[in-house]
Amino acid sequence: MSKIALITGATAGFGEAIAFEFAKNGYRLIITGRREERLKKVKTRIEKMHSCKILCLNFDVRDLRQTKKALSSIPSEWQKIDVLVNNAGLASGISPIQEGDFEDWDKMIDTNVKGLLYVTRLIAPMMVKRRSGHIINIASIAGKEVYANGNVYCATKFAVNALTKAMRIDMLPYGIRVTGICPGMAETEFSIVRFHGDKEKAKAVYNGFQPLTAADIADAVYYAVSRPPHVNISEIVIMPSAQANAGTVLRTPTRR
Ligand code: NDP
Ligand code: 8X3
Repeated sequence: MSKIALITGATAGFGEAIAFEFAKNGYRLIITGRREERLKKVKTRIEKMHSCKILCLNFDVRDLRQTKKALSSIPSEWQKIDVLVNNAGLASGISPIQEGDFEDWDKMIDTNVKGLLYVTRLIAPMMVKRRSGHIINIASIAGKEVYANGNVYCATKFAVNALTKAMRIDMLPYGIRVTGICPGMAETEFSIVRFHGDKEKAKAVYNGFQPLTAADIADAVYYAVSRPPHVNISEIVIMPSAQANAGTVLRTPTRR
């Protein structure tokens, strides 16, 4: 029987690309997200390209009740989850701390930290029981260095990096691998969401350099997962060649 990967936030960006990558490599998929129609479309597109079984679960990771209901509905033949990719996440707003928006803060903390915890708490016991599995947490370079006005988003990703390290200790006795993926700037829907739908502002974030793509991240995730069982990739920091750290990007004004 083929392996199973559960990927949160697969309606767009990294999650969608990771789903395609795992399908290409023969996995069965459980894909999740809030936008049901988008999730169904991703399923259809993957099925057209790969012979792959896909289960869609439509829920908001911020809502514990919804998350419990969705994850407890997973049929028994889908419960042997080999890989959990904690990807669902977002930045909402970008402003100095004294001007921060409470709603934006709640959204980021509830999604990036509490949502990741809820899903992990509900899936990890199945892996512990079987003494096998791999948890991939999508963190960020923003979880290693803070940048101007990134404050709360950065804090949530610092938390994800701390949780990745903590999970690696807790999962150790059960042979469950834990990997953190820390991307730099990648052009997905990320900045559109950060700027509350302003596509012009979002586009400008990537002016003058070549950002990472979602496929670059999917490639890194699958690399980590496909190492032999005795190898655990603790962490991958992956940046555009034009980015030196969280705050330093080389922009060429003639590009785009
Ligand atoms: P996208 O906005 O393209 O995709 C985000 C995904 O997360 C969507 O599928 C969205 O689905 C899902 N999601 C967001 N909130 C929730 C929620 N409350 N419940 C369930 N699903 C949710 O962004 P990216 O692909 O770029 O981001 C993926 C992850 O990568 C995030 O954790 C982000 O912080 C991280 N990251 C992104 C970088 C970048 O530069 N793009 C760099 C480093 C890390 P839906 O809206 O349908 O619920
Ligand atoms: C997303 C990358 O640098 O825009 O985590 O925060 S960055």
